[in-house]
Amino acid sequence: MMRIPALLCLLLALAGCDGPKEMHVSNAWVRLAAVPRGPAAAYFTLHGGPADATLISVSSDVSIRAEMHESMKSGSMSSMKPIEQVRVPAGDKIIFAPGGKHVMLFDVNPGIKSGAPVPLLFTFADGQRITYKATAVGAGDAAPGS
Ligand SMILES: [Cu+2]
Repeated sequence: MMRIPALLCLLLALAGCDGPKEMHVSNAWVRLAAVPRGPAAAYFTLHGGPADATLISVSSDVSIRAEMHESMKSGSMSSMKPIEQVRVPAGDKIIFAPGGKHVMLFDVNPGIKSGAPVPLLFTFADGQRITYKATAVGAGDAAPGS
């Protein structure tokens, strides 16, 4: 009779009912610059894990320098300012998207063309690191999922 609960647990685990998921990244893409040597911009969705976290940097080994930015509109003018860190509450979703938060990648390797993988490294205040491969999108190409 002891076997039935164990089997139930296994079935629940297989169905994905195994508690909070680890923090992870999805839908990452990089808009390549329209002009040579211009900056590229990285976009992605960051899914919070079982505990709150603080994102302190996103970088790529195909770019020399990377900065987190936030775009804002005042009237018809749009501007952006660097952001030092982003809170990722447990179980929450933080979206970096055109017109909002983004990561600016400076001096991207010119060999990176549309469709190429762009490795991103996400670093958190507690030392946690996540790596994720974004996909490069040409300057004139449609954004993924649009
Ligand atoms: Cu920017």
